[in-house]
Amino acid sequence: MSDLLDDLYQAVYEMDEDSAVDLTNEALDEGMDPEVLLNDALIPAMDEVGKLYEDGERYVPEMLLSAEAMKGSMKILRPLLAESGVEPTGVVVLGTVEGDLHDIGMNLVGMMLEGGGFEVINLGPETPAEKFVEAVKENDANLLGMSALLTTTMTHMPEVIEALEEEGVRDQVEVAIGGAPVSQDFADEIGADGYAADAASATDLFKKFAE
Ligand code: B1M
Repeated sequence: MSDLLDDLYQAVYEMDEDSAVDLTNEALDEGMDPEVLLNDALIPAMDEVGKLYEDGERYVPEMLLSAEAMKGSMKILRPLLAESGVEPTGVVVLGTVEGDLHDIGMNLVGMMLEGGGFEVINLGPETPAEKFVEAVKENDANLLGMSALLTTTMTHMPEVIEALEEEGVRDQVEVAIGGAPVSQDFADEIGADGYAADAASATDLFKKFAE
């Protein structure tokens, strides 16, 4: 790992948002690829933080500070990852389901989708089923992406699909799900149209849907 990548990893790991922001700017000034910063520093650092939490070596406030550091860096990367210059290939309503605060992965999916030429309506974390439906109707969306990071909140995903059915807009949208606890099997079980393991495959999946 280059020194800058290593330092950026450490900044997220050490919960230091100011350094994460400075190092991101420095790495970009040196011509480093935004995707490399994401995949080789930010994501591995958050993964490590998750492991420490799991082992009882870090607590929620510390996890949150690392997340803030990662978000500070992502704010700078966002326009670069979203640069595409092509006409929107589809309108995606995106959000993390009710009761779930985790929005880093979902935002990343949103950025990559924007980079892939989609218009993204990002509803943020803790989005109840009716908000998803409302946004689909208001924006005449043809795609919907849901994220859940908790085994206790993935259960809200089928509620969104039911609400789309009840409001008569299920046929209008292809629905994809993602997030660590969900899988293709779960997608099949709840009647979603697809599952994506990461932001890059989410973009590929939505492109396939939009064809
Ligand atoms: Co939370 N948390 N957390 N947390 N947190 C996890 C998820 C956990 C696995 C940690 C652990 O135990 N190892 C665990 C869940 C256990 C489980 O249910 N199986 C957990 C827990 C338990 C909790 C709390 C309950 C802790 C507590 O309060 N006791 C609590 C719940 C709060 C709530 O939501 N109601 C909680 C809180 C938090 C913070 C607020 C402190 C913070 C979130 C800050 C934020 O997002 N704004 C946080 C964090 C940071 C994490 C970890 C460390 C990192 C998550 C992350 O951002 N990863 C996480 C452990 C881990 O994952 N290693 C953990 C980086 C991100 C890029 O990856 O989100 O997986 P990810 O997204 C990927 C893919 O999953 C996929 O693409 C993304 C990019 O490649 N993807 C999609 C995601 N969404 C998609 C949607 C798609 C397609 C693909 O649509 C089509």
